Amino acid sequence: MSGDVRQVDLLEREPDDRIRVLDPDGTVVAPDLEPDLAAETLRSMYRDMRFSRRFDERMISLQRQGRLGTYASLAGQEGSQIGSTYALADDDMLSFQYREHGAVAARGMPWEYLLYWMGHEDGNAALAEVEVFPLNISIGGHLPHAVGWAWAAKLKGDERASVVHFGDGATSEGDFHEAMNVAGVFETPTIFFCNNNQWAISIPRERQTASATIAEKAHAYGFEGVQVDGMDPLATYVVTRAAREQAVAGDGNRARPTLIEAIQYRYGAHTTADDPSAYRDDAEVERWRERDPIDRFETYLRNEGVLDDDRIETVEAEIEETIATLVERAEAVEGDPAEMFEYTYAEPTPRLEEQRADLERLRETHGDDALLEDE
Ligand SMILES: Cc1ncc(C[n+]2csc(CCOP(=O)(O)OP(=O)(O)O)c2C)c(N)n1
Ligand SMILES: [Mg+2]
Repeated sequence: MSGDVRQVDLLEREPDDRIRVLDPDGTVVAPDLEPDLAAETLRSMYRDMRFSRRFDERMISLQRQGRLGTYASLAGQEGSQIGSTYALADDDMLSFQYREHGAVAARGMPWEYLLYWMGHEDGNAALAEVEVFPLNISIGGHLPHAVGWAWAAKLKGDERASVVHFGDGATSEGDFHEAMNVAGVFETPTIFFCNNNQWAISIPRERQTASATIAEKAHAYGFEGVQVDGMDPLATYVVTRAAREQAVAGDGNRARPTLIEAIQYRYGAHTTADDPSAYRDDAEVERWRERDPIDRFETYLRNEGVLDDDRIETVEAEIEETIATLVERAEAVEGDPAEMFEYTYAEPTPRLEEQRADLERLRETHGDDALLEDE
C-alpha cells in the first residue's frame, strides 16, 4: 500500500452510483478521487497489468501445446485485480477464485504459481508466503473461509483485512450469503470483491440475479455495497483503499465489511476448455474492448508524463524475460504421479489406498514413460 489518497466516503454512495476516475479514453473524470500515487507506483501498476496480459497469452499458448493444464484467462480484468491489490497492505490476506492471476502478480507472483496450472500442489503452497490462500475452483466455497480468517484477525487485534475475490456467478451460491451474513453480524474486516465480468461460463449476468445490482445485496446484510468501473485501475484502487480503511478502523472493534462490485468483462473464453462463440457475439466483446484497462491507463500515464515509448520498451523486455524464467523453472520440475492421492483427505480412504497401490504396480511393471505414452 503506498501513496496518499483522498478518501471515498462509501457511506455517501448509492449502490448504482458507479465510481470511475478515468474514462475509457484515459481522461480524469473525477479529479477529487484521483489518488496521489508516486510515479514509481503508477509505473509498477502498469507493469503488473502488462505482465498479466502477456502471462495470459503465454499460458493459453502453453496449454495449446500440451505443456499446461486447463487455464482460466484474465484478459480484460487487469484493472480490477491490480488496482485493488495495490490498495492493500502486504500482510492483508487475499483469497481468490481461479482467474485472478493479476492479483497474484501484484503480490509478486512466486514461480511455483505455474506449477498449480501444471497439476502440482506445490503451486498452491507457495502462495502462502505472499499471504494468498490456495485458489478455489468450487464456486463460493472460499468466502466463509475468508470471513473466518477476518474474524480471527479481529479477535486477535491485528490490523489486517481479508480480501476475497469471486465472480458474479458465485453470488448465487449459499456460501456467498452465509459469508456476507456472518461478516455483517460480527463486523469482520472483510472486503468482498465481486469481479462481475458479465458471464458465469455461458450464463449472463441478468440470469444470475433479479437484483438491479450485485452491490445492493450488501444492504440486506447491513453494510455498504458499491459499484466501481472494474476496468479503471485508479477507481478500483480508491474504492478498495476506502473499504480497507473501514475494515481495519480503530482498534479493530469497529471493523466494517464492504461489498465491491467491479464491473468488467472477460474478453476470452471462460477457460481453455470453453468456446464462447456458442453463447455470445463478437460485437459484444468489441464494445467492451473499447474500455480496455491497459490502454486507458497507458494514456493517462503518458499524459501525466510518467510513461513514454522508451520506458514501455523496457517494461516489455523485462516482462518477456520474467515469463521465460517462470516457465523454465516450472517446466524443470518433475512431478510424482502418486501425489494425486495426497491433499484431499488428511488420511487416505481405503479406496484411495487401493488406487495408489494399483498405480505403484503399473509403474513397476511398465515404468513411468510407458504410462505417459499416447494411446
Ligand atoms: C460449486 C460449483 N458449482 C459449479 C461449478 C462449475 N463452474 C466452474 S466456473 C463456473 C462459473 C463461475 O462464474 P463466476 O463466479 O461469474 O466467475 P468467472 O468464471 O466468470 O470469473 C461454474 C458454474 C463449480 N466449479 N463449483
Ligand atoms: Mg463471471
